[in-house]
Amino acid sequence: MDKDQIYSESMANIANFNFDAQVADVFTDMIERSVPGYRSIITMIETLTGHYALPGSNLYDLGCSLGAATLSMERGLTAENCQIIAVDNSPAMVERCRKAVARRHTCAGVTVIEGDILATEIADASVVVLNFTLQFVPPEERARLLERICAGMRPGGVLILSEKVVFEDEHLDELLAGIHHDFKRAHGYSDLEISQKRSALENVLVPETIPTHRERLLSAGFTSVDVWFQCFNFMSMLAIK
Ligand code: GEK
Repeated sequence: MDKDQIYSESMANIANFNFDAQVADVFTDMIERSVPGYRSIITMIETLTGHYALPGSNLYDLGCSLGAATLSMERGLTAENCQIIAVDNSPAMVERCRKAVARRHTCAGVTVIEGDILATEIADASVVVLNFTLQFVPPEERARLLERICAGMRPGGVLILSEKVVFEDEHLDELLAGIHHDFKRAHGYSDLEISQKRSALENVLVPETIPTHRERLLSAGFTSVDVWFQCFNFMSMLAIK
């Protein structure tokens, strides 16, 4: 796995973060050293897929990057005649994801689409994954996307929504953001890398509070919504239709 050193040298101008080839090449290392609990969530997506996938339905991985969640869904799938549809709008990610899927000979039912999740049709779905993707969608587009996802799901289906979050309590918010930085330092990122990456993500990754997510999911039509995983300021929710 290639090591993420993108922000290791001092930069005069820090461009907005973007999922280009340079990021795609080191993405697995970057996300594992940046997102506490990422590996656990990926592993649990396998278990959740086994539990919720319904025969003959579609499963979606929206913002699939290199396909870690897609492959986890495929491993957990026991229901018959399902299709897994993985979507990302970064050509560099899609190219690498297609190769990863092709390396697994059992992945007959996986289609990787280069496209915008805001324009992707969601139909007859039993499992939908938004694993750290909604945070990159402009906030004003989020409600409409979640409504479309819910409308395209079968009753009893599940949306797995993982996000970086902020907290209304300022003290707690600062505390958990600081602990997240400690996590990154402990995984080999320098203070310079952490601060330059933070600037690149400003206005690109827009986190919200857990109550904001919960209320929007309920308004979108999901009936049962709660957090099933949390580590510091990163969490994953289940929203059941
Ligand atoms: C994982 N889920 O490894 N349409 C399509 N793709 C998008 C859009 C959009 N509108 N906006 C962002 N993306 C993955 C990790 S990464 C999370 C997801 C992170 C894509 C973007 O190109 C990138 O690949 C992904 O969403 C977000 O489980 O980097 O923190």
